[in-house]
This record gives sequence, C-alpha cells and structure tokens, in this order.
Amino acid sequence: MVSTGKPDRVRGELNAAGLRFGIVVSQFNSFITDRLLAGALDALKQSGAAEGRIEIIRVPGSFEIPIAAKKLAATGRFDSLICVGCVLRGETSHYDYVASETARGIQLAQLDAGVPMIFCVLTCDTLEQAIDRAGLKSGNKGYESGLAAVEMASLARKLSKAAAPSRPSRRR
Ligand code: INI
Repeated sequence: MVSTGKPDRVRGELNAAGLRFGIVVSQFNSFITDRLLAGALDALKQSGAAEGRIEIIRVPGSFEIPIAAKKLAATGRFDSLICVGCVLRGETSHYDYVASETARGIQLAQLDAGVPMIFCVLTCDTLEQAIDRAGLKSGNKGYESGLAAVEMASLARKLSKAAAPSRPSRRR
C-alpha cells in the first residue's frame, strides 16, 4: 500500500526534470508517425525533459513495437516509453491482427517490465481520420501521449519509492 497520509492524492507530476524517456516509432505510415513523434517531443520538452534524456528508436511497423519496447525497458535506462504507430484499415483483415496484437503486445510488455508504456498507436479507418489526430482537428495524440509519459514516469518513481521497505536505523 502507498502510505502518504493522503492516499487519494497520489499522482504523477507533469515535471520531466531528471526523467528518462524512450520513443519507439513505427516507420510504417511515417507521414503520420513523424507528426505524432513531433507532438510527443514537444510535450516532453515543454515538461522540462532534457534532450539528452530522450532516445528515439525506429522499428519497421507497429507490430514490431512491443518487442523493441520490452527490450528497451529491460535495459533499465527509461522511466517511461512512448509507443508510436499508425494502423490504417485496408481491404483485408490484416489491420485487425496488426492493431490488436500491437495493443496486446504493448500491454503485456509494460506489465512484464514494470515500466510505463504509453499507447500512441492510432487505429483508424481512413488516412483523413489519422491526419486529424496527428495535428489537425482532433489535436495531436503524440502530444497527449508525451504528457501521459511524463505523468506515468513520475508516478512510477513515486510508487517504487513508496514500495521500497525503509531500513531500520542501526543503533547501539
Ligand atoms: N504496420 C503499421 O504500422 N500500420 C499499418 O497500417 C500496417 N498495415 O496496414 O499493414 C502495418 N503493417 C506492417 C506490420 O506492422 C509489420 O511491420 C509487418 O507485418 C512485419 O512484421
């Protein structure tokens, strides 16, 4: 249990100072994912993340995001990872497999690694819907994901500290 005296107020802060981030970016539909990446970087920098503490890792498609994120988390170098992809519905059922396995893989990876992984994978019926979510009408999901990454990185640190057993002082 997290015991702070105010259990209803435990939450991450939007202050990225000292925190380390990885952004895993799918190159498939890079027209969209580059814009999501730019939004995520804006949010991290506006929250005080140092440029040297942000790593960008590129993978071929969304389906490859989970394995890359899992391996990155295992290095211990990151407080939080942002997973950026864009899956567009085509004429076959391929979309369903890629979209659902990417989501499932990221969830499994973050639970397994204990490192927050933000789901910034657009799953859209049309390119227009994706464009709207990557900087136009519906904002930029990359930016929102950047903020979520900061909040979760901060929260994860707090929760880890709260969970660490305090050492009894050694008195004679
Ligand atoms: N990958 C995407 O990120 N988005 C897509 O829309 C997509 N479609 O439609 O095929 C896609 N496919 C590639 C997939 O992610 C893998 O890279 C590929 O299957 C190799 O494992």
